[in-house]
Amino acid sequence: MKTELILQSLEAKHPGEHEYLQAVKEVLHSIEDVYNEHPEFEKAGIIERIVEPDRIFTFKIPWVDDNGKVQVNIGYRVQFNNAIGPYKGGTRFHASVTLSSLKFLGFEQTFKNALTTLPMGGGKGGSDFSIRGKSNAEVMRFCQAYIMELWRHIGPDTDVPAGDIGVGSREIGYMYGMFKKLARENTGTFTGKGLDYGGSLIRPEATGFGGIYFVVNMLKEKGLDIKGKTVAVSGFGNVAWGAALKASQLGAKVVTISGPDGYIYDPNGISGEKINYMLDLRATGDDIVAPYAEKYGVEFFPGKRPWQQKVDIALPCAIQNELDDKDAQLLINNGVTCIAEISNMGCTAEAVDLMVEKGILFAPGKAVNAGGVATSGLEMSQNAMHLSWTEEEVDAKLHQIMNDIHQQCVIYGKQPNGYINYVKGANVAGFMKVAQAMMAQGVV
Ligand code: 2IT
Repeated sequence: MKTELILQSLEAKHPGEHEYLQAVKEVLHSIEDVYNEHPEFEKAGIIERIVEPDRIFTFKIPWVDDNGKVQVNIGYRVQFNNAIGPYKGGTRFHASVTLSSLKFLGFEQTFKNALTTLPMGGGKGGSDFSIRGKSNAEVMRFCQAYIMELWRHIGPDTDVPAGDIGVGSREIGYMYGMFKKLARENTGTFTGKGLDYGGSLIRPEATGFGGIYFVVNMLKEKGLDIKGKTVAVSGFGNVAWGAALKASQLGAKVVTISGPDGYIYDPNGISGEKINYMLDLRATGDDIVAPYAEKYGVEFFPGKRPWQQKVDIALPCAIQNELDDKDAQLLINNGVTCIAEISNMGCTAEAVDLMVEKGILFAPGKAVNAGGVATSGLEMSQNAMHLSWTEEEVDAKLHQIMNDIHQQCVIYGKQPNGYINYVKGANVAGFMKVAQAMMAQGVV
């Protein structure tokens, strides 16, 4: 009841911020029961405080394109909540970026980071700048212009940005270079850095690898194995790549990848050199997957989503709200075993409600994709200690963290009928940790 009132007032205060309100609504519905069991939270205004970002920086980013023309984009950094540790979260450069999308991502990040068990608060940043069709020099000038404004507000113990859609190792390199020059320090303020200057092994793979480790746990809980299962993946960027690589290593068959242009269906499975080809496709900067169909002689479905294929496992790996209730129904009709979001809020609220109602094995992004930021946390630890761990050490830590997150979801999400509601499990576990940290630190 109380959470409903808070939601109404938030809708009135932030009209039109649909993604942000969608993310908040899901969490508040999940935590309603535990919240009512803790009257001290209400007195301390925990929900009212947890749903609003600590602060938001919005700024103009003027930069000069290759023709000498001045372009202007908008930049943001949302410092959402630092009750558990320094603000931590990615940077998204994509035409769809708005304050609403970055607020939703920062909010999700706060609970996700709490689930990792590492000391990281939540933050997110980005711009409506798109790297599509931009030269390397233009991307560099843009990244430098973004940091010229942001550098004052970030630091290794204050706020540590990383990559997200449109921001990979190239962009991180350019941003970190300019940050270092202005801040006159080399303390690793970004994660996702190159291996030669403080990056961590396994960080590029971590979001996808962690996602598959989580799915393996979900299946194991049901007495199932990932080996031999067919998998639909959406997207073809860093996250889709890592997921396809680990799934195929474990004996699953990944049959789709997708882009804004449509999806490809490869009945023989995307493995070996085809996985490396995903990186080549991404490097062209064209943001299309159709060339895969041409190169490997498979079918391309223009303008369609991969969820129309009959598969055992569906993994949204591209962007928010990319799988709706109609897609979910189609997957269910085709006998899907498991749906797991590796993208942030990959499913619409209606799709999530349908899957939970039907008792489908489903888990949300803030649990499934937490391996990315967890490995960023491991990069921060290595930077602070001025040393680097081996691939095996990082992967073992990542694996353990994903097992722990799965366990937390089971503890908080198991229903009396035995169904594991991973949405509730992840939200309650993340919320309780952040809420208790806020209670301990007073009204700040
Ligand atoms: O959504 C995410 O968790 C990320 N984009 C990664 C954030 C990070 O700080 O590594």
